[in-house]
Amino acid sequence: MTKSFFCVDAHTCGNPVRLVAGGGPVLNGANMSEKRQHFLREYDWIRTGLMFEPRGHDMMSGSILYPPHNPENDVAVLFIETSGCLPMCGHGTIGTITIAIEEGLVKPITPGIIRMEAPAGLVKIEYQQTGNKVTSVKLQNVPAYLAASNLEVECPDLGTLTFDVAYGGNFYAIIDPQKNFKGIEDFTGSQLISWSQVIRKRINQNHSFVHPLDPTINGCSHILWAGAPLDPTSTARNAVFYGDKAIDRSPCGTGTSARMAQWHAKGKLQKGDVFIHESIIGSKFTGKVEEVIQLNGMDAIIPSVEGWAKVFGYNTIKIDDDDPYAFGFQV
Ligand code: PYC
Repeated sequence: MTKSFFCVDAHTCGNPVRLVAGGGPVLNGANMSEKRQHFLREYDWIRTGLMFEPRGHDMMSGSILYPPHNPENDVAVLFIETSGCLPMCGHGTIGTITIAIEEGLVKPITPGIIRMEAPAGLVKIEYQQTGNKVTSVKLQNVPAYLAASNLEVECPDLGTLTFDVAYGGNFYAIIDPQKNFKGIEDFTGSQLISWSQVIRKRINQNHSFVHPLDPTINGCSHILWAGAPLDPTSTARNAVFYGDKAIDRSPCGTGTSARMAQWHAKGKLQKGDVFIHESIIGSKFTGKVEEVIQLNGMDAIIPSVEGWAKVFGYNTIKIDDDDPYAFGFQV
């Protein structure tokens, strides 16, 4: 049997977004968190087939659109990636909204504004358009908070590293410059990837991170390595590790949100402050602390993240069950 998926490919500040506009499965559930669980139980082969090699690659990331569950909202989104189905993805949202508007896949109730249901919660979006082109997308993310600070992990070659864990739609271990790690500028992407593979396992063996309102969101999935910005007008730079071998080419929307929550908790960022985050390739997101709130008795922020995406291709992808690599592979 052959299954076909009509995909639109884009990149957000350098990181891929493959929007599955046709061929996605019908999912059961009263919200995107429940639909995410259904997808993971029965349809994960679609994710691995479209994201892993030979149809994708280590950094591949995408989304599938669904009708909203609340008629006040415009769209619901499932994120698919080499790493799994993320509760929330910032670069994925910026790319998905750019594609959806430019290709007419979503007709917003109010032009310029989209209320998007993600598995992690409601994300409010403003976008700018010139003619048919979307020039920027600003997302107001789900609440972000510092979950733990000053934890330690043994890292191959580097020794003991101190890290914080913050939530910005996914849980991030944030490794700031310190005695045994002076910043990402001293290392190659391959070194950061091989250390991340080891320390993420160790972190999850020794600690548990669970979202207070949705226990299906758990585990430290991403490692954010910090460094000095290339452009002195930026606030900071990062290399975010995800999946098994990926470093985000964008500045990472949920990582930027997590890092702003960490900085806010440490008194380094206040309501209204702007945080310009650079990626490993120097592309930028503009973050801002929009609100300071309480989440289940914890201090949290509502972060916003703004960036751009470019649509570059239409791709009808077949998954044929006589293909030995129908469901993809990773090396
Ligand atoms: O932008 O949130 C993000 C993201 C997560 C993983 C890769 N990018």
